[in-house]
Amino acid sequence: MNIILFGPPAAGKGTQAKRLVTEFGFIQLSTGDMLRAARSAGTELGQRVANIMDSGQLVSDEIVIELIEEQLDTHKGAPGFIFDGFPRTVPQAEALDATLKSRGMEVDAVIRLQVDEDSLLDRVTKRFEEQGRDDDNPETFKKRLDAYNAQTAPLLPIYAERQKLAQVDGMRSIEEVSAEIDSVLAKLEG
Ligand code: B4P
Repeated sequence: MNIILFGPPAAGKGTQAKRLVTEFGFIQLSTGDMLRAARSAGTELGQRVANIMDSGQLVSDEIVIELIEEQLDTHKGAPGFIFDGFPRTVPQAEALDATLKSRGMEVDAVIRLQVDEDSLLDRVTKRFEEQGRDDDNPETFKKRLDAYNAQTAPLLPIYAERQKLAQVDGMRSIEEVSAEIDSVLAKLEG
């Protein structure tokens, strides 16, 4: 199964993706984690994306599509992928469809974590205090939210039209959100 975890910044996509890896053996493909790893390693790519990420904008479609394709090649034959933070634009979604199709796969479901803006801000503020992630300060967070609303949210009606969209209340505890995601996955398997 190939699942997209969808939602605004700090909705809990990464939190849930990591759990699904541990419990079900999915391969997690997080473009955010890949970009942060490139930055920490000081690669040429990392240096190119650092300012964009710190400003709260999206890095270019070409960069993230290439990262995803590399990972799909690395994990050929994996039983399923969790796409975490990808796709974030219409061209990324189209590229994902095409690259999965060329490998005999498709998107099976898009799980949308719904969290209101006040709660998102509370979460990033807490993480900023605890971990100091550069793009979690309230000013940059507002820009990340604007980017989500302008460039990522338009994917929702597209996946809804394709009957791939499952809505999950992301405002509850991590355990309760996990349980709701598990019941979505169980229905898909059933
Ligand atoms: P990401 O790394 O994807 O950042 P995110 O949206 O903040 O993460 P997520 O939703 O996974 O939140 P998390 O579980 O960590 O992107 C960062 C940047 O990279 C982007 O701004 C962009 O510049 C670039 N980028 C990444 N992908 C891209 C793409 N495809 N195209 C272009 N650019 C791209 O949870 C957040 C916090 O909430 C955590 O502290 C967690 O503990 C807490 N939390 C989670 N669930 C909770 C719950 N139920 N209750 C309470 N707290 C909870």
